Amino acid sequence: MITLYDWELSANCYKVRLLMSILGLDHHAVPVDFYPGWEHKSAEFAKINPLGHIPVIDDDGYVLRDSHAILVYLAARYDKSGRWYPVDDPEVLGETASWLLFAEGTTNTASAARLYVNLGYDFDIDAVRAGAHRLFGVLDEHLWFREREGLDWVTSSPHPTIADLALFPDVALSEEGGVSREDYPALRRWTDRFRQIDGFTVMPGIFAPSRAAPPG
Ligand SMILES: N[C@@H](CCC(=O)N[C@@H](CS)C(=O)NCC(=O)O)C(=O)O
Repeated sequence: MITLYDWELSANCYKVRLLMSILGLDHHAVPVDFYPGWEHKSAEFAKINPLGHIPVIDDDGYVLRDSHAILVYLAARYDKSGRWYPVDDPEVLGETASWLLFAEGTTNTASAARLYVNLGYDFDIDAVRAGAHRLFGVLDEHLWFREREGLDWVTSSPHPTIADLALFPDVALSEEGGVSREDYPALRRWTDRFRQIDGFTVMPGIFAPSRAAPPG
């Protein structure tokens, strides 16, 4: 059984819950009182992750931190379709790694803006919002070209990968941080497509899929 050290409002924890839901994996959640308790900074939690952040998983004694590393592990170990982390396709795998790194950027900008607004984190809000818009612009243009090729996702695979999944929460929650998606139509279409994936699950601020066709 997989144990997830979790906080409901964390976008990084949600990434892990989302993949487990899509893959149909059971898990046991250990809630971490992130706010206002700052339990992730306690001496007790430092034994689990000395870096003091969540998510962390414990899969029958195999302990792993960092959401993207956890996505790689879970997909490589448990995705029978082999599509979410396609180890047999070097090109898609390379693109997946590249977009996972890009997703670190959206976390440091779009997600940081959300932490500033919701939890009062001390960030240069203008700088993080500007950074989010720069990355959203790049992603929107990339997805627009993918659509022209008849492809729906960030890599050249016809299927979504963990790169799409890693990017989705920061994009979908961006309005909470005051980062509008109004100027990014391809990005909005991609989030609508992502919500339609079997096994999709929600978190506060991210809503259930509309079964209507995505806007054109
Ligand atoms: N690179 C890590 C970052 C995780 C992260 O920053 N998590 C937040 C919660 S969403 C956290 O624990 N922040 C506390 C801190 O880093 O001090 C990941 O992707 O899991």
